[in-house]
Parts: sequence; C-alpha cells; structure tokens
Amino acid sequence: MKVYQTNDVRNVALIGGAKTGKTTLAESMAFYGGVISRKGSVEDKNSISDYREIELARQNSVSSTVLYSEYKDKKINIIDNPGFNDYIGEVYASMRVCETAIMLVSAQNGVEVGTEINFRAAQTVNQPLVFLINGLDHEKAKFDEVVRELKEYFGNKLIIAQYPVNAGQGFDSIIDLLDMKMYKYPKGGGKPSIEDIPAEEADKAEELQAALIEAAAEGDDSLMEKFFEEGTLSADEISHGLKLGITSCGVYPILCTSAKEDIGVDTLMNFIITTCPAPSEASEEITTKEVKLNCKPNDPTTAFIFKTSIESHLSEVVYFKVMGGTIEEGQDLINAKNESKERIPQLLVVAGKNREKVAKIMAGDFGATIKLKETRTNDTLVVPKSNTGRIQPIYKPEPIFWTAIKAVNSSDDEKLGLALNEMHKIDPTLGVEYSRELKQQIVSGLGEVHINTMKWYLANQYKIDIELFAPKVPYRETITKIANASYRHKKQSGGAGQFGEVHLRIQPYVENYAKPTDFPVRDSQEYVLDWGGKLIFNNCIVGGSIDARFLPAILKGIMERIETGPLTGSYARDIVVYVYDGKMHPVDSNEISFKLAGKYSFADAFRNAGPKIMEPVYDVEVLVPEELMGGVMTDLQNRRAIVMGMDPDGKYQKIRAQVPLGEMNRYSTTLSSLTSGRATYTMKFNEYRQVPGDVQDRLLKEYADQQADEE
Ligand SMILES: Nc1nc2c(ncn2[C@@H]2O[C@H](COP(=O)(O)OP(=O)(O)OP(=O)(O)O)[C@@H](O)[C@H]2O)c(=O)[nH]1
Ligand SMILES: [Mg+2]
Repeated sequence: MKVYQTNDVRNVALIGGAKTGKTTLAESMAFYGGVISRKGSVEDKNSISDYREIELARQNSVSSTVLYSEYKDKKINIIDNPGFNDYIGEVYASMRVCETAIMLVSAQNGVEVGTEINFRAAQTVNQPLVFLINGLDHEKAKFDEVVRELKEYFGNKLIIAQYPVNAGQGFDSIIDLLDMKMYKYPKGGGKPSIEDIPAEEADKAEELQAALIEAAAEGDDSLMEKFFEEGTLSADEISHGLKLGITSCGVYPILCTSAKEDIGVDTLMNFIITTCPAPSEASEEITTKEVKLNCKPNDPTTAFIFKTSIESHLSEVVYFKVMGGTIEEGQDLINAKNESKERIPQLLVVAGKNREKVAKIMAGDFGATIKLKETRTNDTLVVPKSNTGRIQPIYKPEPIFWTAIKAVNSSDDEKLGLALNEMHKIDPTLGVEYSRELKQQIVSGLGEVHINTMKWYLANQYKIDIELFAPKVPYRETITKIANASYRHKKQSGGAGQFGEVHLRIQPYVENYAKPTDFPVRDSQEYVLDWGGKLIFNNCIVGGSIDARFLPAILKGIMERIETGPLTGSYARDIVVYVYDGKMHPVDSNEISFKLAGKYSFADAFRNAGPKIMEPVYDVEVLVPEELMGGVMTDLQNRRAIVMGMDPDGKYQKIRAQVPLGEMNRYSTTLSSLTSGRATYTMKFNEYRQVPGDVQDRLLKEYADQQADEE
C-alpha cells in the first residue's frame, strides 16, 4: 500500500438516517477508486462494509466500518456509519476524526427521523457537514422538494452545489455549479462524459450558481471584493470559499448521487478532494498538556484511537488517526494515559473486511494495528520520553435505557462478566456496572435495539444465554415524626453475662431542626451517608448512666440497622438520634451488648416515627416535535411526572419534568413508539422524595410478599 502525504488525505464520515444508502455509497466509492475490483451490495451480502455476521443477518449496519477510496492520487478515508438512532455513539466516534461528515438524505423520503438525530449530533460537536441527496434514480425521487424540506428543517446555511437534470427513472446527468458543466454517466456506471450545460438548463444553473457564489464569498473578504468587481468567481475560488464555509460550519453544500447506479460518485469524490477541508485545514487539536496539533508531519507523533473491534481471526484491532508526526511499523510508543509501553507490531490500512500492510502512516491519515497491550478507544499514543498529553475524548451520549441482566445458567456468570467488559471496551456507549446496593448487574445503552444487539452478540458470539429484567429501584427510608424507644439487652445464663440498656429518641433531619429541651446535647456528630442524606448522632448522657466508651458501639448498632430499613430493606437516611439515658452492669456490660441495644432500640423507634419510603426523582427533558407534544405529555402525567415547563426550540418543544425513577422503566421504547422515533430525552438525578400513600402501600406489600417467598 502506498504511503499518502498529509495533504493528499481527506477524511469523511458517512452519516444520516437508516437505509439512506451509506453502505452502498461506500461500496461505490471504493469500487470507483479501484480499491475493490467487483462491486458488492447489501442485498447480496457481499459489500466490504456490512460484513459482520449480524449485519448480514439483519441487512443493515450495526457498527461503523473504516474503508477508503483513491481518487486523482488522493486518499479518501471513509467511515460508514449505521443509521439507526441507537448506534449514534459510532457517529460521534467517527465525527471525532473526520474533518467532514456527509449526511445522506433519501431523495424519496426527504428529512427523516435519522436526519434530524444525526444533524443534532453534528451540531453538538460542531461538525462540518455536507448534505448528499441520494437515490435520485428512484422513480419517486424529488430533488427540489427535498431541498425545500432540508432548508425548512436545518436553515439557510444549506446551498445547492450540484443538481440532477433528470431525477427519477433513467437519471444519468448532474450539473455541477462550481465548474458549470454537466456530467452525463453511461448506463451501468463508469466515467462520465463532461458536457456543456444544455440551453434549457442555462437559466436555472446560472441562478443557482449566483446563490452558491454568494455563499462561498461570504466567509472571505477578498473573494467578496472580487465577486463585486467581476460579478463571478472561478471554480477554484468558489471551492476555496466553500471550504472556509464548510470548516466553520457556516455553509452546508448540497450534492447529489445515485449510489446504487454509481451516478455522481465521481463528482462527489472530486468535491471531497477539492472543497472539503484537509486534515491540516480543520480546527486544531489541543492535548491535555496544552500541546497544539495541526495534523502536520513535523508535529510530535500522536495517534488517537477512535475505534476498537474484535475480528474473528485477528483478535483486537485498534483504529487510529495520526494527529501529528508519522508512525512506522515496529515503532515504540507510550500510552499518554499511564505511560505504558506499546510497540506497533503491524501497520495496517483497512478497507472494511480487507486489510493491507503499509510501511508508514503520515499525520492526518488513518491506520490500524493489532495486539496492543492495553491501548483502547479514546487512548492516545505518543513518543516515549515526551508525553505530549491526551487528545480530547469522543463525545459520549448519555444512556437512556437500563436493564438488569443475568446468565440463565449461573455457571456462565464469570463468562458473562468478561464478555460484557469486552463489549464495553469496543462500544463505550454500552455501560456495564454491578450495583452493590441492588445486587444486580446493570447494563445501559442508547435504546432497546442497542441492548438487543448486545444480546445477539452474547448469544451468537459468546454463546451465553441471558435474561433481561427491570432493574430494582434504589428506594430510601426515612421518618416523619419524633419517637422514643428503649431496649435492654441481657443474657446472664452461664459464663460471662451480657448487659446493655439504651434509651434513645429519633427525629427527622431537616435543615435547622429543633433541638430537644428536655435534656442537654453534650456532643453531636454528623455523618454524611454513602447513599445520600445524613445521620446525626448525639450524646446526651448525663450522670454517667452509660460510659462514653460504649457510645461508638451504640452508633455501630444503629449504622447496621440503617442499612436495611424496616419497610423495604432499603437504606434509611436523614435521621437525628439522641442517646439520652441507659443502664450499665458493673461486670456484664460490654461493647456487643450496647451494639445490640442500640440496634434494637433504634429499630423500635423507627417503626413508631411515621416511617416513609423515599424514591429517586429525576429531571427529565424531552425534546419532541411540537405536533406530537400532546401524547408525550399525557404519557408523562401517567408516570406521576410534575411538568416544570416547556421551551420552544425550533420545530420542537423541550418539556422539562420531574419523574420518579420507578416510572421510567423502558421509557425510551415508549417515547419512540409514541413519536415514531422523533423525540429524544435525557434524565439526571435530582433528589429523593417521599412516595405517595398508595405507592407506599404497594411497595410495602411487594416487600412483604418477597420476604415471605424467601422464607
Ligand atoms: N434506488 C436506489 N436504491 C439505493 C440507493 N442507495 C442505496 N439503495 C438501496 O437502499 C437500501 C439501503 O441501502 P444501504 O446502503 O444498506 O443503506 P445504509 O444507509 O447503509 O443503511 P443502514 O446502515 O442500515 O443505516 C439497499 O437496498 C440499497 O440497495 C440508490 O442510490 N438508489
Ligand atoms: Mg449501512
């Protein structure tokens, strides 16, 4: 494989809604560039991009694929992304390393859910974008209408740079507004013939070009001046202006293709190499050690790992972008995270399922290697002795779906743990966590389909049968009124005896709670509990009824009890305890006796202090198209939500609500079916609140039934 120089590389991410033709386009680009000798297809299950078993079975992309094409002595690295929402983590990873994202839009369907979601993702990370209307050979293709819709949704930064002459069946010609030529493609694909614009298209082409030139000149004063003086700009000048506009996210050019018929693929690649920013033209990277990198060969050598995958016969493959300097086979590097050594055993250039060796990879370009010891996605490799710091990590979307998981056969438990960890390394958006409190293994992800994909891998690749079920809710318990209790622990049959008696009072903890007046508080200690809330422990002993040395034992007894509240076995919180009296025995009193007396007197008092269950309440923000708001609101109200407000956001409304966690199980799936996938949401813990009476009754009954089952 040839070594490409920095300026001869372009990196593009193919993004967009599901089934808009990303994989087909990637195949067509690779074929056109001669990287593959035969064009495969998604249907025939022989594309270089959708090659994984799960992708062949489902006929859609499930993870991103790295490949490339060659055009006019330049290398175009391509990352083909899955379109389905739940895989948006892959889109973020590819945008992290590609200077331009190409957003495919179906010429038949126009703006779809996936278009909106990918656009929002691009905006989140300030990603330069080009729109590509694909499928223009389709009998229902409609270019002008789709452009209108795109502008309506995404604003006036969109500008036509190419348009189809005869969209629909028989589509074969594109007018390029940069060089004002018509590209006519032979049937069955191949090189287009370049022709003058036909007379009947001249007016339209000129009008559209004028708008394009204006957009191109916008970001550059000298171009603007020239445009005013001469009334026009050359193709190179338009290209230069557009490049500035693309890089600053000020312009989104619109291009057109039929990936299936290989029409416009040549003009697209030409646009990429002339008008999309080169790696060194994109905004600079600043490492955690404030080192600035501009994808220059003489920058300090730095490689950022943007993807890890497991390939059956190669074990782990890591994909990286060289952010500065050059990387050679056999080179010794260190991981900037912990300075552990890594040697690059093989340097590979990947095109989907195919790999080739290469001697050297220059700044700006992508490569892959295998058998690294502990370097994975989001890590940075740098040269030994001068740790120039880590590259900013990939944007990580928050999980919206949680489930508890366990192996059907407990003999698979350990295997399941290892498999989940491995899957998390490959896909950081798949969260894996063991909750000690709930005693459940919890996995989280970006939707139910994401979790089902994990299930598929566990069943088919790891051969583990699993069960998924709703995670438990981490309830808390507290009290609502003051109660006193006392307990005498006494054991005096044979051997050394045991004796301890404790009198205590408990009171709800709130800020500025009222102190008692009937006994003095001699010493007060405040404990912030690991599970939230507080315990205040007061020594109010007068006259030495209990020795000070027994107080820690009493506290210990209370702490044991507070971990398993009497109502539902959940942690208790927000309680003030006053130990105000008790009794000792001159011989038999010891720590264990006072621990038990503390524990049981506390439990007694708790039962009489109006105990209440508290539930975690989350701040939930739902972004929903205005016209679908009604259904979403009704559903939220059925979940005991308190709606805090609504803010308009373009064509959307942002609903802010507070919702108990117990009501949020599988919310992403319900929201998706209520809105055909057009709404998104985030949730963040806010606070614990007491549950309403009917909910408390239900929970008490559930816990009692569960205790009875266990006995
Ligand atoms: N008529 C027509 N069909 C196309 C075109 N591009 C893709 N298709 C078809 O559309 C379907 C989806 O194509 P893919 O390439 O798998 O789409 P994708 O965007 O990669 O899909 P996901 O990865 O699942 O999001 C396939 O049946 C393709 O043959 C096109 O330009 N014209
Ligand atoms: Mg695909």
